[in-house]
Amino acid sequence: MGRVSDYIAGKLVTGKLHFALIDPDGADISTIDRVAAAIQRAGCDAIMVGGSTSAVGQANDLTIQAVKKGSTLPVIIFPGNWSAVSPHADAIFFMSILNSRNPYFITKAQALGAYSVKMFNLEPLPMGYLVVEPGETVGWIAEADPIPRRKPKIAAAYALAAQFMGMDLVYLEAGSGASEPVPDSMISMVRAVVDIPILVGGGIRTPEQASRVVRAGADIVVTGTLIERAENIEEALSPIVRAVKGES
Ligand code: 1GP
Repeated sequence: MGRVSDYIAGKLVTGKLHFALIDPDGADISTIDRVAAAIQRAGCDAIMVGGSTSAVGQANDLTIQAVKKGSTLPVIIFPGNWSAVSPHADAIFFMSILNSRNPYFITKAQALGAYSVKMFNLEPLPMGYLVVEPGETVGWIAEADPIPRRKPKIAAAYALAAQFMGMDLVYLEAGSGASEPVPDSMISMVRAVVDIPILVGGGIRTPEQASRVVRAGADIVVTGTLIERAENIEEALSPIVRAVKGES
């Protein structure tokens, strides 16, 4: 596989992207290859593997290997900590939780993981990560000051800072399982100020929500919980992917 950053940039020239998130926490390892195959059939553009709690060590490695077995999509690690670094993925979101109160989540975990990323020849995708209310598990674990939903300017200021610090991507995260996605007004204000691609995730479960976040300015839409809960993953995901790509 070529560089994942080139793959993403190339696809963004012609449209918006959908990334599926698989969290090794709670995933049944024996079905992951089929889950990954269904995600690919649904038209998703990449698979992220990660989570805040148990996406580490062997559980993480086995999950990534199973995803690779089931699909040819790029696999990007979405690390909850330095211990999520695995040699089996194609790339890793090398992310800093910019609105954490704890420097560990802003630079120290990154320093602890950096040598492994280099040793495994993983492609780092530098990303600013912003936790927006409610923030859910990641907000609590990462000791974030979640950005208030009614304060889009704060998100825009952080996103601009991410761009000025040289990050290639910015992620607006409401938290996995959030009752509502990041507000449209916040996405559009971030869109108005940054040039880098914007990922939006957390609480996106319907095609209407997916198309709203894209219309507001998201470039890449992430869904996770929907996949965990779906009886038929392809049927559940396809309408979301079509909405992201403006086909419905
Ligand atoms: C979580 O943004 C992702 O980090 C996905 O959120 O599980 O709510 O889809 P959901």
